[in-house]
Amino acid sequence: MEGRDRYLGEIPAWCPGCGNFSILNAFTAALAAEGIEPGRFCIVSGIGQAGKFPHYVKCNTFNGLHGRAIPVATGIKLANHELLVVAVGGDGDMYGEGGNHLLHAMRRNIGVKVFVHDNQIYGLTKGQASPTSMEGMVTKNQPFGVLSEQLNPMAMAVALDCGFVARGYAGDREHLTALIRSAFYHDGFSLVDILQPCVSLNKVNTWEWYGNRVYRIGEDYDPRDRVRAFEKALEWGDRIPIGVIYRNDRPSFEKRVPVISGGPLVDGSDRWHELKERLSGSLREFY
Ligand SMILES: Cc1ncc(C[n+]2csc(CCOP(=O)(O)OP(=O)(O)O)c2C)c(N)n1
Ligand code: SF4
Ligand SMILES: [Mg+2]
Repeated sequence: MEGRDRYLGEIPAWCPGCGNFSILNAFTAALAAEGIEPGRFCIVSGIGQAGKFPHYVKCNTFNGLHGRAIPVATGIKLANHELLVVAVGGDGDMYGEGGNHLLHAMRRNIGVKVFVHDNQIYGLTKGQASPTSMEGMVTKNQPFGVLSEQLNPMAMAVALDCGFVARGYAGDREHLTALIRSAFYHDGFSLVDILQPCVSLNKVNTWEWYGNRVYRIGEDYDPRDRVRAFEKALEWGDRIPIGVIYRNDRPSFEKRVPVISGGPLVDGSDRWHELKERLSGSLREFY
């Protein structure tokens, strides 16, 4: 098989017109452009429409619990840091149930690439509000409108000095493919929030709604300026920026763990023994 087709897995069970298709296309196009072999990467997911993603890609995979993709991805990355490790989830999965894991992974700077299919709603469970649902939005569960303030994941990530912070849009596939490729290359933790219309349940944030607001960040923008990045991250409303909002070159967590500096744990029984010795030594001291 040629090009992106060699990465295709099961036939997707998403609604016709769903923004997830476009993300799948961009993701497999990025893999094809980089020539990454299916055995050289792993996708971890939780539960949700986005959580089904790894079933539709030919890859190593672990589909676990809602909100728990990042801890599993962290373990995989530490066991084999030469593997490209991706965590995929919805806005509920990553920012709601998994929010605690997300913020500590950003702080730690583990080299996991996180892609959030942000449809601003709980899709799989039929349309309850998620952390990124807009204040005032009426749903079956929020008949008086959403009362909590909308989470801004980009501003949160800049505040935590996350290594790579970007926003993409399912309706701009060429741009999204380039963003995914950049995230693959970033050495530390990467967060890519992807605006993804849910055509069946989110009747507010539609293709048209995003299409009228989304704009590409210009080439004169410097994503290394953190204060400017925070201002850019706060933009939401009539104009919504897509592109790399912030990046820095903090060393990744795996570069700072001494026992894996000589190679991945999976390749060396000596490294396992050293790690076990050190851990049991410190546990003895602790008790
Ligand atoms: C801990 C936990 N809470 C709630 C659920 C029920 N649940 C499954 S999928 C889902 C919503 C998923 O929404 P999101 O993560 O945004 O993904 P989407 O379906 O929109 O892609 C919920 C609430 C669950 N499985 N586990
Ligand atoms: S319910 Fe929404 S997110 Fe789920 S497959 Fe359908 S359009 Fe996509
Ligand atoms: Mg969602």
